[in-house]
Amino acid sequence: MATVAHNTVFDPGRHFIAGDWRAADGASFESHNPARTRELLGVYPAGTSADVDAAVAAAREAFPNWRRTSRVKRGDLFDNLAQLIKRDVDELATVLARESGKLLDEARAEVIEGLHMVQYVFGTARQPYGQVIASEIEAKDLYERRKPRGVVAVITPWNFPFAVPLWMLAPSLLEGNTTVFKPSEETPEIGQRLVALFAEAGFPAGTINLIHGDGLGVGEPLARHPDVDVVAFTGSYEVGAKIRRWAAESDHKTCACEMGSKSAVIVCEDADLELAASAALLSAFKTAGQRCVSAGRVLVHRSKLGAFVERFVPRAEQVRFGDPFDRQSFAGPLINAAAVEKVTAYNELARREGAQVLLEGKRLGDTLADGYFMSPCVYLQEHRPGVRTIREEVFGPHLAIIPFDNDDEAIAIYNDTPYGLSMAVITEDYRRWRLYRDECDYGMGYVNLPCIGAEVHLPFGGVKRSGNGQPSAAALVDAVTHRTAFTVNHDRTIRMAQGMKAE
Ligand code: UN1
Repeated sequence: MATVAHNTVFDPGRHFIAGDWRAADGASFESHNPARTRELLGVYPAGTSADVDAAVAAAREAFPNWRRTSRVKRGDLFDNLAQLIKRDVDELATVLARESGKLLDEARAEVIEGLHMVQYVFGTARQPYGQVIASEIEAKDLYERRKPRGVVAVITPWNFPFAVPLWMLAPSLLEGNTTVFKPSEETPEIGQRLVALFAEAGFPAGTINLIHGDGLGVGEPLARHPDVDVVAFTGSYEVGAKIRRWAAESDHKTCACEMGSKSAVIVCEDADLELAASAALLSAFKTAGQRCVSAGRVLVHRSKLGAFVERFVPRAEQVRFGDPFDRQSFAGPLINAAAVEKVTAYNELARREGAQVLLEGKRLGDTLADGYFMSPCVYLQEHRPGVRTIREEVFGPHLAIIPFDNDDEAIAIYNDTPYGLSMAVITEDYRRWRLYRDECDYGMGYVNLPCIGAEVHLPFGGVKRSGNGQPSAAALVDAVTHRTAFTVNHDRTIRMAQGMKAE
């Protein structure tokens, strides 16, 4: 029997439009604990295009006043928000872990990552938002000024349901945009809590609006809405590709998309193999392989293949995929039944494609109260054309170990996927890492580290199917503002540039 496991801020959940918490006037959906699939966590309104219209209208209405508000005053609200997040860290981490299946320790780190974004944005409020540039005419001053674009739609995934929304909402709002936020339907509660904190921090009605629901009911009408100016999206390539097309169909819309990956750790001939094994383990199996930057591949120099496998496989076998609230766990469950099915299908495909399976990935059934737990699948595979499992994103604990013979070949293998998000190279040689740094396609590169663990004050985004080169976190500002040129004449007569006559 389903039971409601904890008190939500609103039970059942609500949308937030123009400063009002609004209950469902139609269908609802349920959120369940992925570590205990029979545990009901809450019930939320399933938004429709009418709700989206209301939220976008509220954001549009709030825009002129918000844009007019001093940037420093807008920034001060982020100071309030930071204090509130600090006050609630433990509670937020608990809600997040329960809803997403992330370990409590990782959930806490994610709340801190979100806090860092808020602190960063607060700091930038008093930083320049443009520059003064000389004109060829002495009496003219040229200014470059960033201006907000308008209404930003923020559509985010369940795997980082607190930090990623803040990567997008915080810079958008600081720059003077207003927002409509659709959290993932897998993690509605943490999304709602975040919006409640924005409201408590004093953000004016309409500057942040929340609509719960799925992609079809809310995501699509929101992304296609003619009054939305920017869509900031993190999620699958399939959805992101549609958002890019919809943006191109409009006259004015831009989008910043963060999508999937087939990220990799590259273990060079001279690598410290202990460090390499740890980096590979964290990259592939933290968060049960469900980070967009999770490694689906470890490329290993053929001369070190045996030694690496000897160190790595017993450790991978020991890692515990268990209760997110148990300190002994290394990672928690997958998010839902569809994820289990997808990972299982790829595990089977690896075998059919001729992989040498070193660890069999299996559903860890009844023993863990029927959560969506799976053990890691690890296999050796040669890089050959047409092998799908070494190129397609799996989004789970599924790892190919691929041998290479020299650096050029490793770079070619690394780049031979449709993705380009995150890459780690393990080497002691500074000449070597420079080569990988310059020739691999990625948004985030690492040396002697896992390929996960980015920090908010850097840009976060990828290339190819991983993103459209409009990163989020600190660099989202480029997607949610436009740079205007503004020229002022201080003379009493008009003089034109480039020698043009003004008489
Ligand atoms: C994601 O996987 O969607 O770099 C975001 C990291 C985290 C963010 C990951 N800071 O692993």
